[in-house]
Amino acid sequence: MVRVLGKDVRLPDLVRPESFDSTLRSKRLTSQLGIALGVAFGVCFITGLISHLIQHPPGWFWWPSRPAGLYRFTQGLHVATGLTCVPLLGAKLWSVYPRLFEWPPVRSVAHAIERASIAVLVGAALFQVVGGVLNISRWYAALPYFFTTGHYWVAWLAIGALLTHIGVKLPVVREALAHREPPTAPEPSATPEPSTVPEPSATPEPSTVPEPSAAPEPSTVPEPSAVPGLSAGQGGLSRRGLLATVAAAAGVITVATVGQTLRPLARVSVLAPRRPAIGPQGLPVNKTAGGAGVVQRALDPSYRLVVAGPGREMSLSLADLNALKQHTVVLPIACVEGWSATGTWGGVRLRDLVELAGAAPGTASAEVESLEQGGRYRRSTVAPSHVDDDWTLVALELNGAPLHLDHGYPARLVAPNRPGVLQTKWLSRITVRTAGGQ
Ligand SMILES: Nc1nc2c(c(=O)[nH]1)N[C@H]1C(S)=C(S)[C@@H](COP(=O)(O)O)O[C@H]1N2
Ligand SMILES: [Mo]
Repeated sequence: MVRVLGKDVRLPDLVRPESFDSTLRSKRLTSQLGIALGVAFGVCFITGLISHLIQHPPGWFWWPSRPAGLYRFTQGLHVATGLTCVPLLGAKLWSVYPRLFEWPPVRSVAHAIERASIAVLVGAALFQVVGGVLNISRWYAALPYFFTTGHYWVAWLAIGALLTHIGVKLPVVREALAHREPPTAPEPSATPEPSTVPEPSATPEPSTVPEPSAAPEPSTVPEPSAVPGLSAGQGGLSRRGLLATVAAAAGVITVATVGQTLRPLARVSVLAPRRPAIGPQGLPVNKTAGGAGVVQRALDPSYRLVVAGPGREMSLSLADLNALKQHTVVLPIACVEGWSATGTWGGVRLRDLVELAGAAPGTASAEVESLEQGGRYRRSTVAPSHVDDDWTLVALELNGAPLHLDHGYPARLVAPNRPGVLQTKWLSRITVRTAGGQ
């Protein structure tokens, strides 16, 4: 019962504070889960920001072309840490869930602001985790917004709310984690509890009673008599057991998905949405030639790759491209979705084409365009650092055979340390730009 406007109101069981009787909930547990979540979220934010900057580079941003597998690593880490947030966030929200029904809901202006910032944090964190999982599962129909934009802006909201939250809660976390010794004070169960409800939020952690890390919780926290038989602590899970379970869940999720980018674990990657080795020529395909609507133009014998530079414009047939000096590189396709797969690519160096078009390498950037008419990934820019790299190819071959139509036949871009979305397939035009303008 709570009193609202002078009347007693009976709340349904689910929102009655005395229903939340798990003795496992403590500030210590919440603090430990919070630290783990903060680390996972922080790594996820930074790697996500890197991925965003590479795809939408502001003037000051520079991204190297080596090490070739760096993006594969940062984006693998982004998706892996994001997935780790699923069990961590679940457990953390569970550990503070009763506070949702705190009464009175607002005690002061400061309290109202704190609760609002937590609402933003919880909302933004759930939005990011759910959206991210839907995106890597390629369940776009369930995403009512354009993923990249929404995911990017809500990340700022989440990190802002997270930093605020850390600022507010740091003293509480310090306090909750300060006491490591076994209890020296009298057992609280010996002292009569004024209330029958051990509300974790209502009863401040007594600073004289250290958190029992060695002794099982039930002996130090009185059993709630309000709902007998429902106590989760007694004879059940300890706080350490709960933390171990959450860690195990995070570990299983990681092991069962990270094989989509870490080859040795590919066989146990039962939860990964992508298998790196499944697809034509042993590589997955994100968009097929049919899906991109390029089949006819890609197979047309009159196909030409236009290379337009400051000095001249060339129109190269597939035979012309094959007649140029060929090179072989081993490079991964590293998709933003967290999967990656290595291929052996054969073709012409982009730098050679840039030179043929009359531009000096080192200063020239290149804009590559696809035969694909629409679509967000029909065009990408190759920065001077990447144009100049020996391993940046206009690829004509994959794993010893001409490119499969779905891998970008007749020609695709492949460059080191670059997200999959920028490895444009079915090239139709390369526009070379030099520092001083066109
Ligand atoms: N023209 C074009 N190129 C594209 C895409 C596309 O949709 N259109 N998808 C990109 C994405 S998201 C990835 S991950 C890679 C996948 O390359 P693959 O199909 O050769 O494995 O191609 C990239 N190149
Ligand atoms: Mo991708």
